[in-house]
Amino acid sequence: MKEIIPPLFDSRARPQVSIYVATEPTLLVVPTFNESSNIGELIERFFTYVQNVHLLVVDDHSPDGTADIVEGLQQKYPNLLLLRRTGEKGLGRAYLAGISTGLEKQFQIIGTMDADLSHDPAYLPLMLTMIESADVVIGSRYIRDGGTINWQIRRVLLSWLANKYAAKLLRIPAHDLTSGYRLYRRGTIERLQLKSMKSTGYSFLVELLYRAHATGAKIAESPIVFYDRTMGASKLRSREIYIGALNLFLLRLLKKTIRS
Ligand SMILES: Nc1nc2c(ncn2[C@@H]2O[C@H](COP(=O)(O)OP(=O)(O)OP(=O)(O)O)[C@@H](O)[C@H]2O)c(=O)[nH]1
Ligand SMILES: [Mg+2]
Repeated sequence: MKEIIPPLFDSRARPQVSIYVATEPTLLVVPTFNESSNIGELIERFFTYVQNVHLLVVDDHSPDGTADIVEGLQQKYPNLLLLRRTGEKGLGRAYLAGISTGLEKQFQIIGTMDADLSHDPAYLPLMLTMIESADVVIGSRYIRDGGTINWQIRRVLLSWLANKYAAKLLRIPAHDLTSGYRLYRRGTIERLQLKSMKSTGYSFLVELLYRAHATGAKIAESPIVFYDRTMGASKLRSREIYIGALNLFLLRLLKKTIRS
């Protein structure tokens, strides 16, 4: 049996299950842009907490050679997949490409997580246990036992506000709508009509959840403690947040128009 690497930090949301062995074809999609300082550790941690689960790195031609590091690890980890995107860029499109690959390859559970170690793979066993009786599982910072560490107060406030705004506007019954740490059942994704997604940037995740809720998906939340990146650079720009907020507003408007 493999030795378990302890969680990245002493979390209040202690994982209940230490290793999860998947019985259904399961894939986690990790979008990357310049994550060479994090991706190796993420991959190593990932494959100690889960077995029989695939990891797909979707890289947007990172100049720092992130994709080459992944390729170098593929021999060691046979369940490690890589999608090198060259033409397009952008987080929303990278998620879409990864999820679509997951559907094509007949995975039954498809999830997303960040590469910067903010999403500790130590939470995956609990999240994967929860998806057994849900359609969507969110790794949530804003429920009991969840939290954020190492975040600037500006980011904490912004994230909290963005969540309040989105929840109120879109009436989605969840506490962390912007978390990118998620699992979905295949059937739920198929009902979302991904090709007609309006958002391409950071509001992409909120739109996905909005659509899932609209199709009657059962949404569950599992507590995570989000640890801000210590290596590599953030790609989140303030402009994206405002565009994201506007996108959600348009989404709401669109729904009103469809109804009336
Ligand atoms: N493929 C791809 N991945 C991206 C792109 N932008 C960001 N990412 C990845 O998406 C994940 C989340 O991006 P982050 O920069 O960590 O954004 P964040 O978590 O909101 O912000 P910080 O962690 O505070 O920097 C990371 O794994 C990034 O490498 C992109 O344009 N293309
Ligand atoms: Mg991050």
